[in-house]
Amino acid sequence: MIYIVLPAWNEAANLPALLRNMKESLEEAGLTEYLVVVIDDGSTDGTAAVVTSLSPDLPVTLRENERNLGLAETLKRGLTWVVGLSRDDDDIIVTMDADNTHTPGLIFRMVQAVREGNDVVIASRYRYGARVRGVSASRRLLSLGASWLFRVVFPMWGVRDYTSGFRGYRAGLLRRAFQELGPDRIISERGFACMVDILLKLREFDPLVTEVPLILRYDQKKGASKMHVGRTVRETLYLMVRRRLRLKG
Ligand SMILES: Nc1nc2c(ncn2[C@@H]2O[C@H](COP(=O)(O)OP(=O)(O)OP(=O)(O)O)[C@@H](O)[C@H]2O)c(=O)[nH]1
Ligand SMILES: [Mg+2]
Repeated sequence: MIYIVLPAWNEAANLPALLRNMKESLEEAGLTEYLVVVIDDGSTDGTAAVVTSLSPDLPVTLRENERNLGLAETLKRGLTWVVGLSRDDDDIIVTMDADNTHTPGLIFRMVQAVREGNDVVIASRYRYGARVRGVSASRRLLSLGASWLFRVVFPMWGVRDYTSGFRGYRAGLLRRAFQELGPDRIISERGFACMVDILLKLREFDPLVTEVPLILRYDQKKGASKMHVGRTVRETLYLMVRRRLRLKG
């Protein structure tokens, strides 16, 4: 079974196209056993109603936060929920953005990579064949800087893109991590640094990690960016320093 967790905050304009593509590409690849879980993070634009209206077309479940709680808490709730749903350690849990910038066609390759023996698969901007459309040069530079810094400070075999939100995990790995650390320690960051946070926490479990090239389609996204760039950079650097010091100390 494949679980696709979509944290969504005001993504009513993007979800129909994303879910349509999702259904098409999964079914074309013969992956018929899947469940999409949309976690509505207190949206005010009718995101929940859009998901409900699409639910006759594909297996999708809607979970709703009582108010806007941010990406980290939303992801934590989504992952906790699907880890509880999953009955098989070889299930695959995928996280991706709900803003239609991540191409669902890549899920097939992620599933294959897990079937080949990997525990974590990252859709990466830094692999041959990756493409980025519609992202400003300054944001590309920031992401690249983060990639280089993390590779130096926290080298992980197979990892170049530490901040990508598009990933696949073997359910058994997440289950173990959730059991041993608990959700609040797997994701202890509150902001967008939560993606790096999860990966660094999973390091303790010595997972096999690989990457597949990401086609990032910012040009398909409707609406402006909602990420606070300055805050995310600050939080990410702060996390890096804290984790590094803790490791040494
Ligand atoms: N910004 C933001 N996103 C949230 C929140 N809660 C859930 N999300 C979802 O988290 C995912 C990632 O957020 P994005 O805003 O796409 O983050 P990003 O891709 O780093 O940056 P942009 O696409 O430039 O905004 C999206 O699916 C959002 O809908 C929240 O409180 N703030
Ligand atoms: Mg995005």
